[in-house]
Amino acid sequence: MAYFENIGKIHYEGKTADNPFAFRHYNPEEIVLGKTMKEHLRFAVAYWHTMTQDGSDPFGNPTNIRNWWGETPMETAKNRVEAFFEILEKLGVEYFCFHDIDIAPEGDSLEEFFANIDTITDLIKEKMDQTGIKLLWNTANMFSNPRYVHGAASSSNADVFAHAAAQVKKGLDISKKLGGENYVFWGGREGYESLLNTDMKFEQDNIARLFKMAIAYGEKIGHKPQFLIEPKPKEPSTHQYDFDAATAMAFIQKYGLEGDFKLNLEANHATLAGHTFEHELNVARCYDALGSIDANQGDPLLGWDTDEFPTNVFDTTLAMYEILENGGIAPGGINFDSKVRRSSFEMEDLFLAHIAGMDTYARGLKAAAALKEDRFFDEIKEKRYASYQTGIGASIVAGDEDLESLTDYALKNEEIKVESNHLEFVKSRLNDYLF
Ligand code: XLS
Ligand code: NI
Ligand code: NI
Repeated sequence: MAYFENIGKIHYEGKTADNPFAFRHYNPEEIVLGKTMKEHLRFAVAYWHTMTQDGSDPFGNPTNIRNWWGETPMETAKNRVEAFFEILEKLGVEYFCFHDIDIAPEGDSLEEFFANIDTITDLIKEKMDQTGIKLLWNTANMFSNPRYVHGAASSSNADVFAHAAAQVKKGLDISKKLGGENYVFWGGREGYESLLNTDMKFEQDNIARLFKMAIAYGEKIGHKPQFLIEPKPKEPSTHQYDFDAATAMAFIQKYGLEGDFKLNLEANHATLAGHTFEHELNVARCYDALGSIDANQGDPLLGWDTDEFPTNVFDTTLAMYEILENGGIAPGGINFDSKVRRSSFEMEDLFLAHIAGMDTYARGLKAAAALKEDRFFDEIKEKRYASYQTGIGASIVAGDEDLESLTDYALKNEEIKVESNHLEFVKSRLNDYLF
């Protein structure tokens, strides 16, 4: 059965196409800088936003009526698998991501939950084998159920820690079963509300304990996905421990997790942290820890994680530039952690939204490739730091100077000439690459 009878395979039809169900910029086989666009972009669809999110918000009821809703939670879960793979195939997206509770109902016990997961992952595996579609990452939802009210690994209750550990074990088992390339930890409730009752160091030690157990279990079962921490500064916790890329890196280094962990960075989380997305990607690159990205965008006028589909070409260009500089994003990918607006409630909006996001990233890729080919940023930066190429600068970088020798130099150096950035000029020239 087809859930989207009126929608066929989405093809690239070029810039001037007015078929809304066509790509105008994403041309999967087109070569950009020696690789196909498909290889560069490694798009993934997120199960939660596409299959389970119903358009409800704190002020209103669901608006997304879906034809895969069944009589029982398990029937719905099975229908979702069918509908999901229909979407992936028609979009030509080769990867997907999910939380355990997105795919299977929790039931009345952990045992029932695990049995449901087994049944559904059998169906998913069948679909994967038929289509060649792959699992970019999965994760355990350790934040929705009321038991996680005080956190998961950071909970004050050890039974909750144990329950979280069981979910992570199952998550790794299904990652192995489905050949997951990465495994994500987003610490939804790993943070605190008030320091008045919180032992912050103990809670972070416990999070690291769970991560080390995950590494050890992966080794034991012979399945080592790239582990990823997804930083976010707040929401739902007031203070989340993985605030941003730099904070997550401090955690990774403090607990010696560098060999196994990288970062999954989300655009809207960057803006919530008061950073641009490219800042977060650049920080990760400084540590050789850019693992994967959650593509979306926030509304700068709203202070929460609105998870909109990315449509801002300026942002995707700078993000794709970081990814090109990183030598690509594999084994990570570009996961649309994005949801259709509450007012975009028709089934076909799921396609229109992904097409918009994919085209926006394709435009970003093409613009970033042109910037790279023209050595646009390289030239600006080479010029800006030129004083370190020769003379005293080269000698500082080589480690041949100290405070005394530099004082001698400064005393003799009467006139320092500092140059302008001409930043407005740079920004205006950058605009030439965008459209
Ligand atoms: C929530 C996060 C979440 C993670 C996966 O803000 O973005 O969706 O990506 O748990
Ligand atoms: Ni995310
Ligand atoms: Ni998010």
